[in-house]
Amino acid sequence: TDSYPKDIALLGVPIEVGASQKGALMGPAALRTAGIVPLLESLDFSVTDHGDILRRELTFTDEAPPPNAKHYREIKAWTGETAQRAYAMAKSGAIPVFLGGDHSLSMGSVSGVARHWHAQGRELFVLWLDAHADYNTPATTITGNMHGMSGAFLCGEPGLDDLLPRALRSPIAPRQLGLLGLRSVDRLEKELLGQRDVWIADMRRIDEFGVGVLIREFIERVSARNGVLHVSLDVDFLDPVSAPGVGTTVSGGATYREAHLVMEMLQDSGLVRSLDLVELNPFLDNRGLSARTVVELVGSLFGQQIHDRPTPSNAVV
Ligand code: B3U
Ligand code: MN
Ligand code: MN
Repeated sequence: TDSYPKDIALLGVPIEVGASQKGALMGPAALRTAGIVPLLESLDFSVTDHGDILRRELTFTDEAPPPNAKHYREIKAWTGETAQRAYAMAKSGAIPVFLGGDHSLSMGSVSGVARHWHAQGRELFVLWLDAHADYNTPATTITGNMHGMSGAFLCGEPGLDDLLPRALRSPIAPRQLGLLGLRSVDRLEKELLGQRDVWIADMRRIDEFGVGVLIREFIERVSARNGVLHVSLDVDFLDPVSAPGVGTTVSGGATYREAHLVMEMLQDSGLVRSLDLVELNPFLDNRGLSARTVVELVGSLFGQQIHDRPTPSNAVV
């Protein structure tokens, strides 16, 4: 098969109105401060940082928004721009890494990379590392927060049909979506998910079988169809002990060690072609702990071994 890309393209998507709390717009800056660029360079990638999408350069429409979708018009503007940028980055052959921003950014990032892989005749699988399913629609949501709807949107569930022009959309089938780390699902959301062929490994399954067995099962699903993989890492996948800097902490999450094992096994698979790092809220963080944890996980995902991990530093050099 194809050789692993040597280029990584970073794009900051400082969107926060999909979430319930302010602060996620500071995520891209915190990830850079925690050293994501030098880390990836130390792993022999050539890194191009495309900076952040600027809110003031987005185009807002004035159409009537659907019900129960807060900040719909603003998120539509972010989604369109993110999807186009994601498509171009994936097409360049680099591995796009999206620095969030709340999880609504994945509506754009995954749409863009899925469109690229569809054109290549490859199926894109999406591994959603999250405490939540993010499988609400305007018809099932309790909060109306759009970061809880990204997965449903990507699978073509009804209710957000005009969020992205048809030409920029590339829906995935529910069987191409995998949820790992689940421990908070709304009632109607659960009902909808139960009718779909989404691969789900909730915390109960993690406790019973261990992440190693589960992640291997998912990787086999991807390679059985010669697919490629997009990883969407929500900081609340992690237990709040390792990552308190997120608006929606849920106790009982993945440990630091479980999360690293997931990343190391994904690296071994050679299948990961794009990544979202979302929901980091530096305003709620504890002295950069969560940003550092996320950046260390990125290291494991792209080949760093535990025995040659240097002490992280944010010193100005
Ligand atoms: N399911 C709830 C909670 C939630 C989803 N995603 C996050 N929180 N981060 C909702 O609002 O849809
Ligand atoms: Mn999420
Ligand atoms: Mn979440």
